Parts: sequence; structure tokens; C-alpha cells
Amino acid sequence: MADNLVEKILKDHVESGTYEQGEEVGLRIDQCLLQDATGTMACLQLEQMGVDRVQVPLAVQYVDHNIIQLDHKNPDDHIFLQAFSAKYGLYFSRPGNGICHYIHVERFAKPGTTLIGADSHTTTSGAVGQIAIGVGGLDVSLVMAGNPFNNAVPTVVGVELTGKLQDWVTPKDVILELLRRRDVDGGAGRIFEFYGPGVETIPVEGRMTICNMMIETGATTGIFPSDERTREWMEAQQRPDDFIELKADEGAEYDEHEHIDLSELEPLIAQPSSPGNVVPVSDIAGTKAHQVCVGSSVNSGFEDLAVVAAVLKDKTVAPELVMTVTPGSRQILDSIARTGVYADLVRAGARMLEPACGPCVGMGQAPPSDSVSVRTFNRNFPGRSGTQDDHVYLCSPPTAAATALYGVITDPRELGDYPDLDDAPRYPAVDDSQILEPAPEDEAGGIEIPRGPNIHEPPEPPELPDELTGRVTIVLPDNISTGDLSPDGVEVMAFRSNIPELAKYTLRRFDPEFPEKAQEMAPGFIVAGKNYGQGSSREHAALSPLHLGIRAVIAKSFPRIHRRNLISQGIVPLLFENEEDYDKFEQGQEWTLADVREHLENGETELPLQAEDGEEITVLADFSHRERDLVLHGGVRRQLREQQAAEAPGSKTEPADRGEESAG
Ligand code: MIC
Repeated sequence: MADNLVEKILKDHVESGTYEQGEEVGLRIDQCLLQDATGTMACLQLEQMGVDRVQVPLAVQYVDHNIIQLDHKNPDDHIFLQAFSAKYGLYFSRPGNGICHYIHVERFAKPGTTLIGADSHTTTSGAVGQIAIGVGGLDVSLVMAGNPFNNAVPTVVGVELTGKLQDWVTPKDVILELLRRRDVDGGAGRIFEFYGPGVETIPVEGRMTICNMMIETGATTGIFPSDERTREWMEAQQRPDDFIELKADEGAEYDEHEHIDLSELEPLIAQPSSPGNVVPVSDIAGTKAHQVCVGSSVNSGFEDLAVVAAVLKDKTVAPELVMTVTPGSRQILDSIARTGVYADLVRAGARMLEPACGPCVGMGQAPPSDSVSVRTFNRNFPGRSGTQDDHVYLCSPPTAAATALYGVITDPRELGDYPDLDDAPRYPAVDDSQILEPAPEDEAGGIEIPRGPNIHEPPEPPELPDELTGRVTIVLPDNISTGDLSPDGVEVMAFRSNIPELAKYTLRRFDPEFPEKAQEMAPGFIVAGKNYGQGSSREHAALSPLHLGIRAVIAKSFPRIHRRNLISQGIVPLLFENEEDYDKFEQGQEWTLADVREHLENGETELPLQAEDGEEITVLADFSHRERDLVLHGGVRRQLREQQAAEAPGSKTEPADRGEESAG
């Protein structure tokens, strides 16, 4: 049978279940990735699982998000993570070494393997033919503890690329085109596989940009075949043995189709405040900009920065505009320094930042109030920049460079001839000096893990009661992002290891008093529109509401990662059977899920939800067997503890029926 690339890799990794669309399968995972803003919580949860060492062939802990170090909190996390990695068997990429996704593709990602990471942009590694999926920290911990990764068999979208990008049009415009077509939820439940003659025209760094931002469509991930471009990349990274050629079988089929003629694309831009709000740059050319930021976990590669430097060479950025540039990794920093790209950028007036996520997650460089910031980043959710009334646009490096030069949003095709970028070094300076190996197993036992005062265990979810009565704490519109639930930025993200403090910022964009109100009303429900919890993998967007007493979220739809985080952390995600019922909800009302345990135990999916005044609606508990089991237990950690207790020597309890499957 002819398989597409996704099927080939996934089928090769199935450990349990049957590979049929819609079914859940348990997948063997080859690599895991953590970053510091999600890592501490993931590590604390791994400790609770009682393993001494990670059970996957490779796990890497990166430090790239919380690196402003305003006070002790960030560095306390860093030394916790460094010691934890040494002890538990993870590689540790030191602060300053670069952005996890860049380094992972440079140093670790391998075609034909699987990766899960506690960061939604883990998808970046699809650029080299790896199935790379972002999930919450607890899911990564479960896998590191030796469990398979359970996931529904995805719909595979074949994206046929033909033609060749014109000058000044880039891979960023390819993914913006997909976002224009699919918006922020049109990729849900899908993996996008690229194929066709246009594929070879896109180098690995360009493929990284496309795969990174696949998640913005709500997709599970994106993947490119492993071809000559991949071979060149692996050779340049001095790991030729990691290369294997890999592509879809001749005659393979896809569940859905997209076709992009690369030669017909033009420069595109996402307008505030959604990555799906895409228009041609020419439509909004002339809009005054106050800030241009190049870099982040997309568009921080050598060529991205080289084209910007070439545009700005011997010129200066517009006087009323401030520009920042971030290289993706120390290797890229080294390459731009050695080739003169760095000097050209500095002379043009760009503020050079260290290789880290930086302004993309509000780590400094917030734009002025009510101003336009043009960024090559992947997300522009409201307030993510650190400025509450921001107007952030997302575009390619050439569009950013043209905008920096003229001070207004500019179509880069106005710049004339495309510059000659022949200076790109074919062989980057490979440098693993800032990636520390774990301690040998026989020395690991003696390692003490320092725990600063900001590091606290995650809150404990309660068990699901027989009947769940809750007050409506808030009624929210469509497309609430995880940044609304657990905000970005220096101030708030410093509390990622301290949920009681972090929870004080929950939904502050909608109601600064939400945390107190929710705690007063607890147990509480959140009611929301479509795509509740879009964006990041941060499980903090579930942990903070959990701490505030939220027991269920009733929404029109959920994106994959956040829905999963809710279930794992003991909050029940429910769907409206009739979306019009959304209008019946008001803050403060009391609603009851009568006999909820019984309904779920019986495998029923339609649950009655009753209001105090007798009104009754139906909500959908659309769970797989494994998920239902987790909901009944009150999340992964409770389920594991019950399993451990049941299996403990001397325990009289037989393993519970509902715990027969592996956790998670
Ligand atoms: C993001 O781009 O939103 C982040 C910050 O990298 C997050 C991770 C986090 O919130 O720590 C993500 O993409 O998952």
C-alpha cells in the first residue's frame, strides 16, 4: 500500500491501537524537548512519577524564554533545570545558546523520527522530515517517564508546491498564505505534508519557518520530505549519518488537498491581532510603523538576517522607528558575525539582541502605546508584545527590512533588484560547547536539585464528583488565547513555577478582578466561544484556572493542545451541542451537571446541564476512552497515583478497571 510520509513515520511508531483515522494510537517517541518557561512545571511533575532517569533515547532542556533575569526567579529556574537535567538524563542547553527550535533542528532533529516538546512551535523540526508535535509539559513528562504518546490518527493534508518563489517573496509568505486560507482553526486535527516540485526550491531554514507556524492554523504539525536539501543541511551541521532520504510512496494519497503555486505568491502580512488576519502587504502599504523586530523562533536564520542586512547596508533605519534583530542560535550569531551581516545591521542602527525568544513573548522591547509594530514573528495575539493596546503585524524579513528603511509598511518588491546573498557560509561553525551532557547514571544519584523560593508544586485537581455544580465565572468570546489565560511578558512569566502567583493574572485583559471573583464563586465554570485556548502549549493556562477553582469549560470548540491540557490537569472540556445555547449563559448563574460520573462511566457523550431556573441544555462530552478515564480520575496525576497505590506491594486493591490503559 502506498503511504504518504506522515503515515510511514507514524505507522512505524505505533505501539498500541490500530492506525485508522479518528482512532487513538499510542506512539513511540524518540525525542523530547523542554524549554525553561514550561520546563520547571514539567520536571516537577516528572518527579512525582517516580522515575530516576528519562526513558526516551534523547531529551533536551533548553533555556531560551525566561532570560531577562529581573530578579532571582528566572535564574533560580535555570539552576533547578540544569541540576535536574544532569540528574535525570537530559541534555541542557545553557541560557544564551539560542532558541530551542533552531538548536533542535541544527543539532538533534532526525528524519523519520518522532519528537514531542513542551512548546507549541516544536513543529519546526518537521522541516527535516521529523514528526514533531507540541504538547503540555505534563504530556512530555509522561513520555519521558516511559509512556507512549497517545494521539488520534490525524487527517493528512497534502500541500502540493509547484513553481518557485519570486524575488522578495519568501517561505514566510507560504505559511501566511496557508493562514489566509485556513485561519487560526482550519488546521485542527490535521498534519500538513508538503510535496511536489516546489519543495526542492525551499531550503531547510525556510521549511522551518513554514513548519513552525503550521501550529497557528491549529494543526497538529507540518512536515517536509527529507531530500537533497536535508542532506546538505545535515552535512553542514556535521551529522551526515543522521540523514536518510524519506518521502511519500509513489501514488500515496492524502485526505485533503492544498496547492500553492509558489511563483504566484506575493508578500503577505498578518494584521492585528491574529495570525490568521492575512492580506497582501500592498493593501496596507504606507501604514506608519514605530517598531520593526526581526527574529524569534521563525525568521532568525542566516538568510533571513542576511537579506535584512543587505537591504539596510550603508543606510540607516527610519528615524522615528526602532529596530531589533535576534539571531536564532549562537551558531547563527557566529555566522553573521564572521560574514559581516552583523556589522551591516549594527551600522544601520539595528539593536542586536541575544539569541532567545525575546520580544516575541514580551520579554522586553514592548512597543509604544497604540503604535504599529511590524515583526517577523509567529504570533500577534492582543497584548502579547507587553503593550496592552499594541498593533502587531507579522511578515517576512524582506517586508520588515523595507518597512524599517522607509518607516511605513512597504512591499519589498519596491526595493528593486534582489541583493546577492552569496556570502552565506555553507558550513556553519558547529558549536555544542553550550549544550551540557547529563551526568553518568552512576553519579546522578548524588546530585542535589536547588529549589528557589519561587518554585512550587502544581495545584492538585480534585476528583470529579457525582454531580458537578458550578457558577459561571465569565462568558468569553471566540479565540481566547493561552496568553489571555496565562499572559506573556517578563513580569508574569517569571511566575511560571509558582501557580498561586501566576493565577493572579488570569484573564486580566477581560477583567482584572477575575481571579478574586473566580475564587469567590468556586467551584466555577468558564463559558467561551470558538477556539478557546488557542496558541501556546503552556499548561499554565489550565493550571491557573484550576488553582482558581474552575472545574469545567463549556465552549464552541477547543484547539488540540489546550483541550488536552485541560483534561490532563483535571478540568472538564465540554462542547455546546447547539452553539446558540452560548447566549443563555451569564456571569454568576449556577448550572449543574447532574449524575456526571454516572453518565461518563456509561460512556454517554450527551450530558444534561441544568440552570437554577430549570432551563436545561445538552453539552457534549466528546472523549476517547482514555480521555474519559482521565476526566473521571481528575487528571493524569491523580490517575497515576491511584494506579501506583493499586500496584504497590501489599495493596489489596486490584488495578481499577478504568485504569487498564497506560496513563495520558
Ligand atoms: C509561544 O510562542 O507562545 C511560547 C511562549 O513559545 C509558548 C510556550 C510557553 O508559553 O512557554 C508555546 O509556543 O507553546
